[in-house]
Amino acid sequence: MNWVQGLRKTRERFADALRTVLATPEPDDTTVEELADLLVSADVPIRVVQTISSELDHARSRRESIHDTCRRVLLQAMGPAPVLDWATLPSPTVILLVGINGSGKTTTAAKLAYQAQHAGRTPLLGAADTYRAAGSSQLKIWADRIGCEAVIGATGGDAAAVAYDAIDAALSRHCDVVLIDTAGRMHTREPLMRELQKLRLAIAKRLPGAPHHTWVVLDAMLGQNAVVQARQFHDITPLSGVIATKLDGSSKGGFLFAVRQELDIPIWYAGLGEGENDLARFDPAAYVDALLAPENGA
Ligand SMILES: Nc1nc2c(ncn2[C@@H]2O[C@H](COP(=O)(O)OP(=O)(O)OP(=O)(O)O)[C@@H](O)[C@H]2O)c(=O)[nH]1
Ligand SMILES: [Mg+2]
Repeated sequence: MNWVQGLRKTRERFADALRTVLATPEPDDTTVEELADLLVSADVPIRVVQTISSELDHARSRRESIHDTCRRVLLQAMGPAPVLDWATLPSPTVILLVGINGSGKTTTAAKLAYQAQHAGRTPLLGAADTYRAAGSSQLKIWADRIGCEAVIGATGGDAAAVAYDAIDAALSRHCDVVLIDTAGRMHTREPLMRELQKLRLAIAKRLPGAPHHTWVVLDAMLGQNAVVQARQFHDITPLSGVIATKLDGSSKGGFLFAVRQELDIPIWYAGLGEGENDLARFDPAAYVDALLAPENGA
């Protein structure tokens, strides 16, 4: 699935208004206002929408098309995205995935392992979700499906011990990338959030300097609420990035601008479907172009 298909639901929200505005040589106040409302409803932050509105007022004197004005402002708001070069990552690199229940952590861990594999590296999946029996077995199924190493914790066991064992195994089996899946936790539940600190300490104890990345997995269906979650996770455990899942099912894909603007945390990947191959490196230009693509471009 590509970006244009992946962002169909978000784009449908404002496609008509966008088409109207793009077709108007001199947009009037009503059209611009309508566009602004729709962008806000797709969870594009108000500050960014205001910039678009005021720039559109001046678009004519700049001799810039309306499309180009929108594109320029949105790209500026997003800034550049980091690139993870699996091929040159130091071995072993430990990536810890955190997030609320059902955000897509387990699926994303498997998708990342799949990417690492395709770059010629050996991944290991660590199932530090010991809360539910399904938590571990789900990751094991993924490991078998993509054919990679896994360390699975016992249900009810100590998640920190599983993370420790996973790194231990990666070191002895010469794995390059360790992806640690964790149990879903509500960002409002303090004791559960504190457990993440324990998990990090266990990881660092086995491998000083690890985890090299801590990424929060955010469900794009939640739009702006996902930004609130990310902030809470960031307060408890410093995040080095965001992965946005389910962009394909969300009509609030604009929330990624809020992630960049309000949290200033890079977005590494986006989930555009449920398969192991449906994880795209976050590409700001492709994302913005998909948002602004006319419907028949899908
Ligand atoms: N459409 C779509 N579905 C996704 C994506 N990522 C994950 N899912 C689905 O979302 C559901 C939850 O995914 P999981 O990976 O189990 O989420 P989790 O964060 O591990 O859940 P817990 O362990 O219960 O906290 C599953 O049905 C996945 O197939 C995505 O990018 N797009
Ligand atoms: Mg899970």
